[in-house]
Amino acid sequence: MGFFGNDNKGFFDRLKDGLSKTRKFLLQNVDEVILGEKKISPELFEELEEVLIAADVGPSFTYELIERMKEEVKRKDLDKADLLRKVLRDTMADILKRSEAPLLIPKNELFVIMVVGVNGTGKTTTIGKLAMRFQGKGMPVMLAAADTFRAAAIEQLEIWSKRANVPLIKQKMDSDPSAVVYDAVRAAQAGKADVVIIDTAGRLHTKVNLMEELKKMKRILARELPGAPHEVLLVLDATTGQNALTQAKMFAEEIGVTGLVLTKLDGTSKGGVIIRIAHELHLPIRYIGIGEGIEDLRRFKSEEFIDALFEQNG
Ligand SMILES: Nc1nc2c(ncn2[C@@H]2O[C@H](COP(=O)(O)OP(=O)(O)OP(=O)(O)O)[C@@H](O)[C@H]2O)c(=O)[nH]1
Ligand SMILES: [Mg+2]
Repeated sequence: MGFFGNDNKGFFDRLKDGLSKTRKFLLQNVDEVILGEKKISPELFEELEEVLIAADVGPSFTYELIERMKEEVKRKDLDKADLLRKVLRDTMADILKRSEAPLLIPKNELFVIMVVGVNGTGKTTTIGKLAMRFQGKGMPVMLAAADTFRAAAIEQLEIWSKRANVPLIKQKMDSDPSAVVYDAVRAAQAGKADVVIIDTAGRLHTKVNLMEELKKMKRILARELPGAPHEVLLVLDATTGQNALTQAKMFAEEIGVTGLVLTKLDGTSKGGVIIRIAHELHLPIRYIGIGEGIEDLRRFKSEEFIDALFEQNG
């Protein structure tokens, strides 16, 4: 498939591969608890609760999961512990379904996406992949280099804009990011694009500055285009586990977040954190990243995610 990379291996298989470490970490212990000639008992549920909490999915998700599993066991009058695997799978899928809400972009209207997150989580790469994707669907996209903290950040985004063949709004390094945002909105209003994706810095001299700067960008956007930004997309690196949760809470409180992207699920056993974050923050997971290739960023689909996790055929 040329530029779009080698698609011999479908996304589902790559997702399965990508989740292999998470699967091992999450399900191996679960299987130890439930498989074998065991009967379902309160003790068994206690053990299950312990291994789930240890697997990063978090106490509130675990609690809801266990309670619902108990109800299901009662309702169906189940007896053998190995039947719990299917109950676990279905209940997890059902809870995770709440976190599935694709980013819907209206046609022929300006739509501004501000991409935020701490340094190195994959913001710029995600923006590049989204630009390719939107461009491929015939949506007029523009990128805005509002990470002016490093010269390399602007260059990195420029490379993506060329690959995707979409316009880029930029200024010199160290210029005011809000000025870049202003320019981008003006250019879009002048008809240069319908979808504006804004890259922001993940690190400044201090964290306080970063939050203040992001707030200022949001204010400028809202002033220039009522309703903007339409999406504040927080990019989280799944390999950072519980830190990703802390970051999500901070960004949600400080600037408001409307959707999540979880990257690097391919390199971690901590993918369970995705479940915890979505459950505790009630935020939709828009996309997940399972590699560095363009085709490795996909819409989050709870059933697909759970099937890949449990190694069922999609
Ligand atoms: N394995 C893997 N690597 C990824 C994924 N997404 C991004 N990366 C890599 O993560 C690294 C950091 O990505 P960037 O896009 O530069 O991160 P950033 O958030 O823009 O970083 P700053 O601009 O420094 O704040 C790059 O090497 C990417 O190729 C993913 O889903 N899987
Ligand atoms: Mg970047």
